[in-house]
Amino acid sequence: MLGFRGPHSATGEDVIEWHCHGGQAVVRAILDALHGQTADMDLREAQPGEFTRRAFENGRIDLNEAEGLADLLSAETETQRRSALLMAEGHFSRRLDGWRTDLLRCAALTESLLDFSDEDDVPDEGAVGELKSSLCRLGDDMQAQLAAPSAERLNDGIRVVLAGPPNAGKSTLLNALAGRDAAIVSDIAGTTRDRIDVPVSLNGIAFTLTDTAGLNEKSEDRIEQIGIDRARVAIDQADILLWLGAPSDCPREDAVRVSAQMDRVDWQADGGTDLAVSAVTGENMDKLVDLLCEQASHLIPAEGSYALHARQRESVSRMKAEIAQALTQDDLLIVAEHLRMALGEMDRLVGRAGVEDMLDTLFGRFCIGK
Ligand SMILES: Nc1nc2c(ncn2[C@@H]2O[C@H](COP(=O)(O)OP(=O)(O)OP(=O)(O)O)[C@@H](O)[C@H]2O)c(=O)[nH]1
Ligand SMILES: [Mg+2]
Repeated sequence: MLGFRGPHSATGEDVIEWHCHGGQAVVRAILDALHGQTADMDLREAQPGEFTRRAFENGRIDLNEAEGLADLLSAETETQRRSALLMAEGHFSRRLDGWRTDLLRCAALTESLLDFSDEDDVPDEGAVGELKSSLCRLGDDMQAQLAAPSAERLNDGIRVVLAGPPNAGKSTLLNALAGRDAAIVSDIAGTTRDRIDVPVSLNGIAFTLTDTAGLNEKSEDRIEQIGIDRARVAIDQADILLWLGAPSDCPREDAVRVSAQMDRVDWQADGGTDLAVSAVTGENMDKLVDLLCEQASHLIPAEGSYALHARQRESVSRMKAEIAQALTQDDLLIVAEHLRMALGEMDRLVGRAGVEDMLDTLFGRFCIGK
């Protein structure tokens, strides 16, 4: 049994932990004993995420650290785990602390300039210049954070779409990358009709591989035509397009042009392709995986950095917009108002205000005991 005295415990409250053998009977016996001894106390089992929620409500962690912890618990790949851990350990929160300090300093400077202008109509040019350059630096730092890869790609997987004419070997290649028979393969042209999404992890990075219907321009089959329309949408939405057709027909400049089925006796090298592979013999499949991971590395946070969710990104861009507005203003009263709005947004971002509606959803993602 371990005791932790508040406010220095994980939740900020007094906490006692029992560490016991994992069998259900042992756990049940301890819970029964606790209920028996403390019949007059208001004892109940914790709700999912209740410990983390108390830590948040007692100011031990902010909302971003709580979200990082939720992501860490559901991380399935190494890159997701690393990014979530940095978020849970408060790396983004510390950056926000820096921004808040800068914002408060700028707000104080604006107030003092306003007080000064009451007494004398000549504004202090040096102080105004300092205010503007501080705001510029802050806005640039926020912009740099917004330009970094977002958490959605990291968590949902990089979208890799395999496309090309019928019988090019798209489904066979997808199965080889996925390591299982996810898509039907046959020598009948037009085997794949609909798009098939397969989540995979390659070298610790999450990808969603999408198999598509072969682009048969002459098809008169209505179902096949619908599949081809869906393939075109998938081609446009792909983060990485693997094109298995003739390089000259490639629909996107940035596609990876793959020459498949290189083990076939009638296969011929084509100068316009980026890589030749055989999904059947495995030749060059390791190179294809390396190429996918290399391209993906530009779309996910680098090692040692974290990624922001849509909520966090929207909040940062609203703060950035307030600062940009403040920079266009000469009227210090309006500058002060924009800085107040930016600070209000900061409160929402760290969970100090206006987030009650999302807390149940967030902490509901945790398991009991977390
Ligand atoms: N020898 C060899 N045969 C392959 C290879 N890849 C695919 N095939 C064969 O080529 C035929 C077509 O393969 P699929 O993977 O179904 O081709 P697809 O591009 O998905 O075709 P559709 O779904 O009709 O658009 C099948 O008979 C496969 O067994 C390969 O790398 N080597
Ligand atoms: Mg297919």
